[in-house]
Amino acid sequence: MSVQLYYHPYSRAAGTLWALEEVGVAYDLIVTDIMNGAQKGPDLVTKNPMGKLPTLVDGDLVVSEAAAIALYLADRYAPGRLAPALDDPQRGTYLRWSLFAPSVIEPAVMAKASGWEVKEVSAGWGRYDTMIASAESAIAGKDFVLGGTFSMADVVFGGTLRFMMDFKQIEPTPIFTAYVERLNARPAYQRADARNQAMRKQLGLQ
Ligand SMILES: N[C@@H](CCC(=O)N[C@@H](CS)C(=O)NCC(=O)O)C(=O)O
Repeated sequence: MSVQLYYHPYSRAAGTLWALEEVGVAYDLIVTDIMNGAQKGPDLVTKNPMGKLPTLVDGDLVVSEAAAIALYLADRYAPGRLAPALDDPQRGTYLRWSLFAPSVIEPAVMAKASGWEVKEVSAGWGRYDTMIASAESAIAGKDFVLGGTFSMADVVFGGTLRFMMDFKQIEPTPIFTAYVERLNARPAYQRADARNQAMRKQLGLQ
């Protein structure tokens, strides 16, 4: 039985498509019209009470949260290839930057865009400029988060940077730009991008 992804091409689920293409597992998309509130209908809300995309169903298992879904897929379907083994010290770096994306990059960008006044010492995302410098340090002088080896951490961390740059929420520094270009060259990314674009056309969104 294939994995099912509650999906819309203008949502974080578009990035989950890249994760699915990288692992190479069979999947079906359940197109969910977030522009008309379909994500709050009973079908999805019984699985994910947040009523949000992406939500992945794998047999009896439900996984939500884009980063968790990508890390799950790598552990379950591509261990040792896209996820370092549990006893590999590189796993620390892998988890560090995978979690940095939703817990530091996303809220720091949102705080800046919304003008939130928060105490740097209490806010887990610190300051925007510290976040940018830290994110650059993760990939400076390297091809990927783990050095020369691509991993699911790049889908999560790099996918977040790409999204933020596309929406002009993060400045495209030379380090970020070169990194995202490397990621965009991956055949799995290109397959996912083509499918996302085809879905946008099919849904009359482009
Ligand atoms: N924390 C979630 C955020 C998911 C999220 O906010 N998804 C948006 C689309 S990108 C959504 O479903 N919005 C519709 C809604 O909230 O009703 C994750 O990282 O996956």
